Amino acid sequence: TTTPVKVAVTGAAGQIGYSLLFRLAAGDLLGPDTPIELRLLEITPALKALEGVVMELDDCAFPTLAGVQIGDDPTTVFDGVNLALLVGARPRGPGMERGDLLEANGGIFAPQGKALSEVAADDVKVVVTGNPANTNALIALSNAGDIPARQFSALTRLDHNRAIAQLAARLQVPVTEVKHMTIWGNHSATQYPDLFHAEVSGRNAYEAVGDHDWVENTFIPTVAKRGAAIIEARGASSAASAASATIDHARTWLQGTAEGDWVSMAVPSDGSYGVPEGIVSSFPVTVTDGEWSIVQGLEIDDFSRARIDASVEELQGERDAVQELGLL
Ligand code: NAX
Repeated sequence: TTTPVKVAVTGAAGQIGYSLLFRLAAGDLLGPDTPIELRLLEITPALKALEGVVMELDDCAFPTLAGVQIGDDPTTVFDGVNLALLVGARPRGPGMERGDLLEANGGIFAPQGKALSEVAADDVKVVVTGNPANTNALIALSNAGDIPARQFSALTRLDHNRAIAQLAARLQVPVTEVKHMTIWGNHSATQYPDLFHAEVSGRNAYEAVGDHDWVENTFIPTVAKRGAAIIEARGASSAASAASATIDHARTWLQGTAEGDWVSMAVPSDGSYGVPEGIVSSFPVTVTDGEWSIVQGLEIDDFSRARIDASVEELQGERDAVQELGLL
């Protein structure tokens, strides 16, 4: 028998959790032959709702679900985990300034980073979905003692998938024809979805579109503001798609990128493409043997440069704010 992989999910009683847990338990991350043990973290008032979700997980009788533990103490829930999906975060409430939001999330991600360093498996991989995702990942890794920074990343795969879907729809091709998509920068409205390096059926995507106005004034804002459009239509923020992207991100990190393709992941910058160290920014990455590397050598023209710089500047502003709050 295979030892179960221990996967922690925070914010497990939330909207994304309600989709994510069932996909994980069904084997969508690890496949049909690897049992999974779920470790679910919530705040105390949400534990009762989480018990209800666990009742539903039981009722699915998933063959790959080896066990479920729930709790409100990260040092208990994260014990021995191989993968931590940090979804739970503090949303911006009415009248909350950006500084208040960053501070509230620092109160979540600093102790979670510390708890992971104390009790998680040495090779734990940490994925931050909860917003502001890039900076929450920076806070977690800065408080995670001896866990190497490269074991932390933040989710821009939903933006990546949205960009693939928009491009495929425009060119009326299946999404599987799109390769080398890249989201640069922050998971926010400043993110830069890049068509200059993307390919459609082996052809440069920007050239295949052949319409700069569409790229600049339709494609980029549609991808960047898709979250708001979902809220407007659905009356709630993206949940199933965010869960699906979280699984895509983790699966790629564990199992590697497809031959001849790359994905977007927000990772601690090593200075590549002039993105300064000390922030978590989205790049094109390949993954081999569980280790990501930033794709090197892409040519960045002035149009792309300006957009990458703007998003990176926003990330540096977030970094400065959390540094002033003593969270790093
Ligand atoms: P919900 O508000 O439905 O659920 C969040 C859950 O987190 C709640 O149940 C809450 O009790 C829990 N929580 C709060 N503090 C916690 C703590 N300290 N420990 C454990 N659990 C805690 O939000 P949901 O729609 O599930 O979204 C979760 C997060 O994902 C939000 O921050 C959201 O902004 C972010 N998103 C990120 C996306 C991305 O692409 N990176 C896209 C989707 C989503 O907007």
